Amino acid sequence: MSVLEERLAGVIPGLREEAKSLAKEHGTKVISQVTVSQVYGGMRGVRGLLCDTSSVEPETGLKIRGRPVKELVDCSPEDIIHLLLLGELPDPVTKRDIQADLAARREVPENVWKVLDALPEETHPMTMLSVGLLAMQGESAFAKAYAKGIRKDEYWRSTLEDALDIIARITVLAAGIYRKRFNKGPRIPGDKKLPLALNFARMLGVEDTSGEFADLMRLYLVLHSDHESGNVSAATTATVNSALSDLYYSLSAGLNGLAGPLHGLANQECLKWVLMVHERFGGVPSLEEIEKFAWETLEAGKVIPGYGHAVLRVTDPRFEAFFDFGKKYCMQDEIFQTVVRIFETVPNVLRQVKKIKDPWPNVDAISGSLLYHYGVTEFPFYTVLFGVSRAIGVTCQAVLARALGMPIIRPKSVTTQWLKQEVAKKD
Ligand code: HAX
Repeated sequence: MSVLEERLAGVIPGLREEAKSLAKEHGTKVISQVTVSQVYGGMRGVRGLLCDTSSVEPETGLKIRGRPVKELVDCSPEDIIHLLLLGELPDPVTKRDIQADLAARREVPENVWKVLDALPEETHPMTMLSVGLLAMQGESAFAKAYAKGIRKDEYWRSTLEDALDIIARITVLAAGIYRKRFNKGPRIPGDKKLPLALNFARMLGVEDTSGEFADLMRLYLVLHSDHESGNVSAATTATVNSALSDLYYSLSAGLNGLAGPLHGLANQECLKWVLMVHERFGGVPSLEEIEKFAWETLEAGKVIPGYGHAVLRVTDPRFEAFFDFGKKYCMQDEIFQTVVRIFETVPNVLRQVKKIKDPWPNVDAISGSLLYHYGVTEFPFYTVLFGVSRAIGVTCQAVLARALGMPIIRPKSVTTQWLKQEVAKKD
């Protein structure tokens, strides 16, 4: 039994008891109301989901298990997995155990590569990631255990197996996709002695004599891992998982949502916009030039990628964490300098557009410029990196949902006719 399984087995009875008594003693208390605007507004602010791994408040941004993400910038993905599942960072011995456990799981079956080989050459890497994951579905420990007929209160154990297998395997899959899709040469075998992020950086094959790129990958995997459960990738994964579909099915669905330009694809779109600005003005533009370009983008009816957020009303702390990294290592880079200038200008522009609720940068406004600096210049791959990281958070969320025996997700929809009748009653 893995150290994570052993520790979770120790805490789950208490979690179940807590949930049971909350529902029993306070089951009828109202915690949120829904307005007509929220029905038409993507359910913003409707509190109806449970997520203990992390929270995102408008004025503070991401906290993982109550810890501001900026306090976690020196952590590894192994630390974060322990934190997400158990609420505390691991001691060094436990961390080594998690590292060894994940390393032992880094096998992608041969048939997966054959499936990817059969796709057209120009297939988007996010499609390859999602297809590759689905091609592994037959490996699901949960699906096998369910077919055998296990007890409901044991579902979490095989879900944990799937979660850890997927977190380990998706790094191999993503690195293989990078090498294949962008003609980087044969896949680079992993090294079982290395921690997850360093091994991932090595398998990508990016030249990295300074070790800075590997450190960026570690930070990248930490910062994108979790963002509570209402965002598209997390909510989709959770909804599909709630039907007792295993995590291969569920995460593949979540990744398809991450592939949208209003969500994970924004990092690809954002760097495109930054490069366009840089090219248009023949170098690092002045603040006035950026302001002009920003207005042109808005007047053309387009969004400025990397700015705004459905929940946040401050600069995304994940942006700040990447900003600190860039200030340390990339200040000489013109593209990074352009990102800094944009940050100094665009919020002032967006503040003048009344309908925009959040003029501040989100994580996607900067992540691409750092990847670009280290030679990962293939934008379509950026969302894949986001997906590798997001897999950590949403699979851990799924383990806890299974532990609590959460039911199938099934909110109620209403018709326009019903809405009209309801508002007439209130007049
Ligand atoms: N540029 C131009 N217009 C913007 C904008 C931006 N950066 N941000 C918001 N708006 C517009 C919206 O398109 C919307 O316009 P309409 O009413 O005409 O449709 C209006 O302002 C109100 O939007 P909002 O309430 O402020 O924001 P939403 O909650 O609806 O949307 C988004 C949040 C992140 C989707 C939005 O800010 C956006 O499109 N930003 C650019 C894309 C982006 O950076 N996405 C990544 C977000 C982080 C993430 O999830 N990463 O995975």
